[in-house]
Amino acid sequence: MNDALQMDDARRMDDARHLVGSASRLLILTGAGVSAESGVPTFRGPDGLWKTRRPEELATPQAFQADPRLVWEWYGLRRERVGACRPNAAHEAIARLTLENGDARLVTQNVDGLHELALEEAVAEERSSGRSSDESVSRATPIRLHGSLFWTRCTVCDHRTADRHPVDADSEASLPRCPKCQALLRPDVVWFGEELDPEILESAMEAADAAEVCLVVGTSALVHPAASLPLLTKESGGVVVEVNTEPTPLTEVAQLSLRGRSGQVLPRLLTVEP
Ligand code: BJW
Ligand code: ZN
Repeated sequence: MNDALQMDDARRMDDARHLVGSASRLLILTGAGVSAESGVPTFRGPDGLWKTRRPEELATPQAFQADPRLVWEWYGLRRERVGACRPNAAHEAIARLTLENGDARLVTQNVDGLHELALEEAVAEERSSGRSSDESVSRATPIRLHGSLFWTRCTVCDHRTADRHPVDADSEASLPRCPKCQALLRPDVVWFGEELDPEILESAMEAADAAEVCLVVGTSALVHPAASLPLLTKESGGVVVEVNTEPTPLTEVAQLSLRGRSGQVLPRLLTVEP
């Protein structure tokens, strides 16, 4: 890389640090790219999950109705793979920031639980030094737009359960069943064509509306309503800052775009230097 380009990058990073650091209300919106360096596959792109399977085959209520065994098999494999992954430096930087800064909110599209794990670890660290309160932990807890791989929901009575078990998808009879009514359970995730939980969406929209800066990390910004949240910040007079390895439809909307891996960019962007 030539000197002028490096200088440009350094200036962009300084500008972004200033914008993000001085925002009195910050919204961080993340997508699958933030977990890529932890080994969690993204959806789109050359190594993405949709490369070998079409989303309609696996991530729609129609697909589940047609072949629940196939859909559970796919979610079981993902649960196994993601369950072995660890948060990376981006999750850690976000967890520390949201814990320390009461005016920062995290909204994620991810179902992998890595933000939650990073937060648990940051809280444990802070508690051992006598800092952090229940209130700061609750504010730092991610708003999950698309649910979780590690929760199930009953297809009949809506009963929800946390569930990290391996899935036995050998036959339809072995699929997970509701402890209350014995009906078939489904992954508690939001599939295409399904409404997001209205309360969750409303709190994400409120945070986007109130934010001075919306920092968008590792999302292709193709899936709505998540991809509309940064536009809400902009419409309310705030600015959008993007971190992604590739350009996205939000790049044109963003005041600043940082090209790079979030595990490398975010610690520099979010960590306050002593
Ligand atoms: C890195 C990196 C590194 C890689 N560092 N970066 C308005 C307009 C058009 C359509 C619609 C609309 N409103 C609603 C719709 C329909 C639909 C939709 O958006 N369709 C579009 C695709 C056309 N939306 C819905 O159906 C939603 N429901 C809804 O709105 O209900 C009301 C309604 C219904 C129907 C019509 C109208 C209204 C529900 C969406 C649910 C999405 N569900 C999924 C699956 C979740 C469960 C599971 O995991 O199995 O959510 S789909 C999948 O996409 C998953 C993700 O959360 C989501 C977003 O993906 P994400 O995170 O952006 O990942 P990628 O892979 O796309 O991108 C990764 C990025 O990272 C890339 O940019 C890389 O460059 C980058 N990257 N490494 C930094 N190291
Ligand atoms: Zn039930």
